[in-house]
Amino acid sequence: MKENTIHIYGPTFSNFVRSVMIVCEEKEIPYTVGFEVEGQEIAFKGEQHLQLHPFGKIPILIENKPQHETFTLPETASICRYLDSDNILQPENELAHARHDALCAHISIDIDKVLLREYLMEFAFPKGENNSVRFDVVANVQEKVATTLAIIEKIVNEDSALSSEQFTIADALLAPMLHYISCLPVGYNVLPDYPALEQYLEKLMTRPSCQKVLIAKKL
Ligand SMILES: N[C@@H](CCC(=O)N[C@@H](CS)C(=O)NCC(=O)O)C(=O)O
Repeated sequence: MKENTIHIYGPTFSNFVRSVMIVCEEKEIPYTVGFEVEGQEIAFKGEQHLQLHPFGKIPILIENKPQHETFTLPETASICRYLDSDNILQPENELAHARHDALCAHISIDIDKVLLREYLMEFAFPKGENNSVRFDVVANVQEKVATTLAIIEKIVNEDSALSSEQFTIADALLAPMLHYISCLPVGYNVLPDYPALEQYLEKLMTRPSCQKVLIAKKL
């Protein structure tokens, strides 16, 4: 009988692909990752990709279940919740569970928009002349980055899923973003301005899952 297999469609440098990888590592779920699925390349933004994700985003979960049709699922937080079917990575208490859900949305929508799309992407895929970083663009977003990191630091200092001893999906969503910021050159790695966030990331980085996934410095 065919074995159950999990594939994460997308590149290993994507912060969201990394979040799903961390969840798989935490739960000891074997997985493969990349644009090649069962020996066949699925072109990024190609027709097949758009069939799996109407907006052509990554990651997408592709699961082959024995005696079932292939199951595919887009959206990082939804993928993480699906993989966490026994709720080990989510608070048990009903209200804390609901708050954790909302926090996951803040991280994957609002926080990702500023830290990844507006800030880190300029370093990873510079759009200036001869592919140089547009430091004016970076400077323009730095205030927003500061506000966003201050909000996260506040959440880390409060009673929240980010401050609990339990490792949660929210941690898996946030860890790759903060790790990428910590890899920026001096002056642009602004984490030292947020000691609680530095400590938070340091603690996450003691986990084998984060050590394994959060390696390459390139976004
Ligand atoms: N809401 C989506 C966002 C995923 C997302 O923005 N992924 C980025 C890569 S990390 C992407 O696909 N970028 C390509 C694009 O936006 O066209 C999720 O949470 O999975």
